Amino acid sequence: MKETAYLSVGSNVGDRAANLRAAVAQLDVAGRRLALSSLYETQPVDVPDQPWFLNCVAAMETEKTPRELLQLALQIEEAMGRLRIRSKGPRNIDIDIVLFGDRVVDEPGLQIPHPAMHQRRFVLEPLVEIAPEVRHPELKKTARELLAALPGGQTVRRL
Ligand code: PH2
Ligand code: MG
Ligand code: MG
Repeated sequence: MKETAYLSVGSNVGDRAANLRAAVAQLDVAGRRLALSSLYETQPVDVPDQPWFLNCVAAMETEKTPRELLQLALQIEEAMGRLRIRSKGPRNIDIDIVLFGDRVVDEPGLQIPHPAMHQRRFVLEPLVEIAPEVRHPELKKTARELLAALPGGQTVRRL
């Protein structure tokens, strides 16, 4: 069955834009790319003392299962020499599944929707750019509504 998955891609080490482009290109193995947001320069959240990120969101139509898509994301990270100094710290590439149709998955290593997506401006701004009406299956709110409900304090600049 074809479903639409939204993936958040981020980088704050090395040539950030080139890293995002390389990851997005490799994600095309998953199926048809329906949309790709602009790149955004984003203030780091959770671990603030690290370089600013570039982030974007891609929409992929895929026949893969969520688990298979996760495997692909991890494989791409691996192939790009996934470099992680510490948890939520600097990394050359990070690919997270944020939404997968209206599925809710809660398994070891795989939670969909991404448990923090609704709190993260660096996910919601690019998501709203490409899919303002996509709905969070648990919170029952659209991406646009989630973004509007965010408190200030996370700077995000569209490039
Ligand atoms: N990823 C994190 C932690 N903090 N901050 C921004 N701005 N962008 C990210 O992609 C990001 C983050 C953990 O994956
Ligand atoms: Mg992440
Ligand atoms: Mg990740």
